[in-house]
Amino acid sequence: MKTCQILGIPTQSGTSERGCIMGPTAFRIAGLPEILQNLGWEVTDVGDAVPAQPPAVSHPNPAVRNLDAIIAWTESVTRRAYEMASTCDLPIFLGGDHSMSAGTIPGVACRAQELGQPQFVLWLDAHTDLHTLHTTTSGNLHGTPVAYFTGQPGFEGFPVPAATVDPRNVCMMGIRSVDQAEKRHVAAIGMTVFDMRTIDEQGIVAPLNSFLDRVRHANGRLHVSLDVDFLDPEIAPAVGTTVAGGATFREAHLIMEILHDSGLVTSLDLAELNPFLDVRAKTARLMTDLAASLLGRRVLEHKTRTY
Ligand code: HAR
Ligand code: MN
Ligand code: MN
Ligand code: MN
Repeated sequence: MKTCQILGIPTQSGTSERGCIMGPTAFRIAGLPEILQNLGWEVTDVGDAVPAQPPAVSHPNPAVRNLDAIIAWTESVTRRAYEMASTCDLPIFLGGDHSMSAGTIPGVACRAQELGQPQFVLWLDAHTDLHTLHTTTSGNLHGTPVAYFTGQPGFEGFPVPAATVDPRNVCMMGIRSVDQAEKRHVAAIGMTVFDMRTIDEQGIVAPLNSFLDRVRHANGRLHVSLDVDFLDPEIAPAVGTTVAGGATFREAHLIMEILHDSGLVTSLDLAELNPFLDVRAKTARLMTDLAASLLGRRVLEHKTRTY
């Protein structure tokens, strides 16, 4: 039986909106572990991560918020993610704000390095999260993990990432809110960005398949990072940074279904769920259903089409 471990990462230090601390609990109440078990996975809930000892740090950019706490989470989450990637087929990380990915991705990438396989990342988000400590103006460090795990400079005080991901192995979808400094950075480091306009024009299938082809041909490992705000706020209101015009219910499920059929996904973040902002748990349930689609739930049990 395929094994999956679930780790809660109850951090909200990366955002100024409180409530993400309740994210892991909401996923558990929505029944995520049981739903995955019923899909035939051997599921172990390994509990919640605990931050390391926060260091005494300061930064010349006065906007930066909660730097000590984010460093402490990054340290401990990296270690937990590496252990999980080394002992199960599919680690799932329940956020927590998106600063969690400064730990989860270096941790799983460290395992990929050990296996001699390149690490790829599919980043599903309204935002590129590509600020550094120097360029952020909001000071909310959930806007920075991509710069950190791709090894960009500008993270004084942080641990050197356990392993970095080549920015050319990062693909983003759903992007529709990018700050000036991030725009310059995107162009400079060579990530693939399928913004919302691309999805409107081409749909999700061709862009996604072109990326999955690259992962397959490189024999890579694939981490998927799903931010709630990738989804349209009408269907997923439980996030502090809603941006209009997000992915639809069907687009999101189709991505998950294609990812499942690819057999390439080796780890997953479910990020930014803020249950305090939810409407009768509909976002928690939708995110849980999307995870189920990624882990093999289908409308009909038999394969209904051939590829
Ligand atoms: N770019 C903006 C900032 O840095 C918004 C970042 C919001 N990030 C997230 N995660 N919600 O994607 O403040
Ligand atoms: Mn994000
Ligand atoms: Mn976002
Ligand atoms: Mn091919």
